[in-house]
Amino acid sequence: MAFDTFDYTQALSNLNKRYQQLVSRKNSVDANWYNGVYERYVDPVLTRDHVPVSWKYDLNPKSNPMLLERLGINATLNSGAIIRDGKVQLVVRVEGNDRKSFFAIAESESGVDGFEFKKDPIFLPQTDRDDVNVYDMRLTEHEDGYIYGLFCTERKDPEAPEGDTSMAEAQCGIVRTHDLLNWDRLPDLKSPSPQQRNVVLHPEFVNGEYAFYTRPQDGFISTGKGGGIGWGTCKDMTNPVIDHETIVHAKTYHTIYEVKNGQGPHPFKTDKGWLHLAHGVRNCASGLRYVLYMMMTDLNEPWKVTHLPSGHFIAPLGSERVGDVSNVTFSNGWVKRDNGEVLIYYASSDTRMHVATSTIDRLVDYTINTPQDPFKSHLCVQQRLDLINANRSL
Ligand code: M1P
Repeated sequence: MAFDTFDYTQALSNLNKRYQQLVSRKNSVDANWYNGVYERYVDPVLTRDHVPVSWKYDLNPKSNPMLLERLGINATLNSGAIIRDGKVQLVVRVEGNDRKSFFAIAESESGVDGFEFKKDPIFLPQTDRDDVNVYDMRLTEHEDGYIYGLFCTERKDPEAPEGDTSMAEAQCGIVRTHDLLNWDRLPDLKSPSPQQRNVVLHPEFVNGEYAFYTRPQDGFISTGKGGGIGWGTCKDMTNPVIDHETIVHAKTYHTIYEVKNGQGPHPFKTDKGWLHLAHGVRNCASGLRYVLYMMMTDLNEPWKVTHLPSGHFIAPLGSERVGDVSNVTFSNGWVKRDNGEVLIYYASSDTRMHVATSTIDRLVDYTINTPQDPFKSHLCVQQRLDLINANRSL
């Protein structure tokens, strides 16, 4: 619409129409993808355009006669997930144009399309140290009866030298709720590590204590001497202190988790062990590459890895490769339906949210029966020759 013929009513109607078309769009399985393990889908499940018009525009024609966007949204990404009353609820990391992230709940009946932001954004209570940025909430319905949300709280590093405006400190913030509406803030997690990101609460007590997957690191970006998916416990969530951290899965030379890794959502309990989704990061000429991988840990000792398929499980594909932080897939939410269906929510390139679908049976088979990384090219060739020769003899 040309500026000199601007029609407020028409412009608003166009905006609302575009939004309605998007949220009612049906998604379908991507017929061009097959690996047997999971299905990919044609459309992302959430983009910045899914954010309601009233969250971005002043809709009063008196104060905004030209219908200008006031508070734009840059991205919808790394979302925690849970099923409530049969519906999938995502606690979405919504990032404003101002670079600050916040949390908001989007809900869908099918879990693969029709996601709509149902409520207002979550107004997080603060501790005695304000968060500057918050992101990547992992939801855990714990056997103590609460739903916990563990997220990264980021603040300027108090040790930053004068003039340094980028040194940051990441810690694990904690909230809990019964209804996803009223959130109580607990103290931030204390651990032996100077920085923490990607902390996840295990859904069951372990030896009578709350158990956490952690990611110890020395710096905000670099893990330094830390790194790996860690494990620690504490007695009381209102005084969350981990005294001792051990490493469940270490970063490893020349793998997809060479630079760092981190637990995704909380693991699912299966009769074969705890099924985990995690992300691994490696460095290359185009920067850091984030992919997802799976592993299984022991049912009674969830800090012990029993199965570790080689290579990535989900990597950015096609248009997923490009975004604010390109070449990234990241997941902090998945849900399991009673029939064994699993919906895996992952963000691509820190920009938009996707779903992949599978089943517990397929994921367990993949995790247990995919060969492990033998860590050397010639051994990888041997692994492949064994496969080819076994097929030849059929
Ligand atoms: O930009 C990619 C991801 O980087 C961080 O993950 P990690 O702590 O493993 O480096 C997080 O900031 C995450 O939000 C982001 O998607």
